Amino acid sequence: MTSIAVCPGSFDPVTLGHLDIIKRGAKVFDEVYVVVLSNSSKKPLFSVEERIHLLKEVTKEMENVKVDTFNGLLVDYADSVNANAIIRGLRAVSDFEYEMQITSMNRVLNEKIETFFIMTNNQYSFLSSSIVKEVAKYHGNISELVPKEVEKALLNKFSR
Ligand code: COD
Repeated sequence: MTSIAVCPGSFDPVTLGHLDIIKRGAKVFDEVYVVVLSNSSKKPLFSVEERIHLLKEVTKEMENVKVDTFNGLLVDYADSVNANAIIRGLRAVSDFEYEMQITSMNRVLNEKIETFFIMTNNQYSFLSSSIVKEVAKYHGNISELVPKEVEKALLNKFSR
């Protein structure tokens, strides 16, 4: 049986921390769908199309990774691609409460879909899209935090 997982997020924009989780997930599951969804508590900087374009660029060498978007519930998307697993990354304890809440909610919505957590790589434990945007906004160096394509896109955004 093919193992299919969904790796959901805002990816606004994708960072090296996200990419590490995607790569490691792709080693465990046969197929991984990286899906851009809406997080109603966040106001995105990049459009969905821009986020998808960047994700496609940085995952193009990964043969079992597909990039997609969906307007709706994560569990409904997972169902539509026959996935029975969700991959999430965990950084500090501060992530735990939120992750527990959405994992429990997703289980109530569809108990057949299991969530798997991948612990952050130590070098990315402090890294988030928000912190990268903050540094980029004030023209700080983000070259060690995001892929080259994303660095360019951020420089572009904040040069206007
Ligand atoms: N190291 C490891 N993991 C990381 C790092 C890092 N440095 N940075 C981020 N991650 C992980 C995050 O922990 C997360 O697992 C994933 O990468 C994506 O992170 P974000 O911040 O881009 O995405 P989120 O957390 O905003 O995504 C939330 C969703 C969009 C998935 C959520 O809101 C959602 O499912 N929305 C659709 C509606 C729905 O179904 N809601 C759930 C029912 S409540």
